[in-house]
Amino acid sequence: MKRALITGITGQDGSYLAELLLGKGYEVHGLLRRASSFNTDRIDHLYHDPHVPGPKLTLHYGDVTDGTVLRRVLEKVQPDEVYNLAAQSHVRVSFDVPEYTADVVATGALRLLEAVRDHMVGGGKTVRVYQAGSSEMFGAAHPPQSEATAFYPRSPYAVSKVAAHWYGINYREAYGMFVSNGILFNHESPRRGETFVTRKITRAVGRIKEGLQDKLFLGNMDAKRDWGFAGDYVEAMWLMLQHHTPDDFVVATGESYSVRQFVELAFGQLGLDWQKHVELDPRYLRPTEVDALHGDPSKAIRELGWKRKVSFQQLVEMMVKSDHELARRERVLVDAGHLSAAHGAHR
Ligand code: NDP
Ligand code: GDR
Repeated sequence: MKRALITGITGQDGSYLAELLLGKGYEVHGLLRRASSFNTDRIDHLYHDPHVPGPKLTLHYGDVTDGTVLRRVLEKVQPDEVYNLAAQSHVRVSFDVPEYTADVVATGALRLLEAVRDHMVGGGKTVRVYQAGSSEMFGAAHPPQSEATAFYPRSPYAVSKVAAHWYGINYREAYGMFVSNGILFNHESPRRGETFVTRKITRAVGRIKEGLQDKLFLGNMDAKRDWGFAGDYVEAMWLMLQHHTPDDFVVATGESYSVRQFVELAFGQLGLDWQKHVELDPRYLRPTEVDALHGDPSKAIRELGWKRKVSFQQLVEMMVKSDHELARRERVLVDAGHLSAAHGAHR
């Protein structure tokens, strides 16, 4: 049985990846940050009664800003594969907390690579590492973007991801480590964090339909993104670590849409006129924006045999359906006096 360690297991991708690996019979371990409120919502359904035999999910308290814990967890788990998904992953927020973002995203990746290197030098078995790189690293580079495109990062988050990417390549070349960098374009799902634009839109659509809110405030609606489904993208992460050699791979759909097009489609799903509800709030604009991302995934398709299953239209439909259901349940609670209609309106 293979063992995997996932940092960032409580995030969107961590939850889909844990599901995928458990389904393949892996023993899955994850790093959990201590928080004052529960932060395991996305993986609670994967909890497995430890008294019953079968694939297992085990959580370990830790943080990528704490190298000692990373070493301790590696010793304890003895993983075959490590997936580094931990990040302060919000681009806009990275302008507010740049040092913290660099510490987690760039130096966090370095700490993990150092810990894995020492673990192997100390007699631990060979570990394959996946580094969660981002299309944000391309930033202002002209679309379409592929592995051959030069990076031009436009935020503290993106600069930090570029550093993590190059740490990975350096550890590959300097120490012969198996480190693969995914360069993943935006991927979304009903589990997407509620402050990212797609989920913010689909949450608002559901709530507007149920009369729980009236306005949706957005920033730049002209930005273009290459949006795929997170469930398809974690498959590519796994494929990268099964490949015969470590490498860098772009994972994308090869299609690009504007935020405005996403809005139109999402509101249209529930028969709503977006122009009556959407307004600009400059607070959501970024000091430096990434205008157009459009990935070329041909290398991943050719060399990994990766293929996405969910189209853009299906993705929007899936997210609107799920968030409409969520809003219906909220409506019941509001009507029963258990919840204020303003709950969650300030995203
Ligand atoms: P999320 O923001 O949903 O999840 C981030 C995860 O990292 C959470 O589990 C979070 O824990 C954890 N985390 C944050 N800070 C620390 C820390 N200091 N130590 C340990 N864990 C920490 O991100 P996604 O799931 O969307 O993305 C996964 C990774 O892929 C990230 O690295 C992201 O930057 C990258 N990426 C994402 C893309 C996307 O479109 N989704 C595209 C390209 C790259 P907690 O739950 O406690 O906050
Ligand atoms: P992004 O995702 O920055 O691409 O990073 P996000 O959904 O935050 O923004 C996408 C685009 O929408 C515009 N936008 C808004 N964004 C947010 N969050 N809120 C708004 O109200 C709003 N209005 C317009 C943004 O300006 C931007 O152009 C995501 C993250 O998951 C990163 O971690 C990951 O690396 C990249 O995707 C690939």
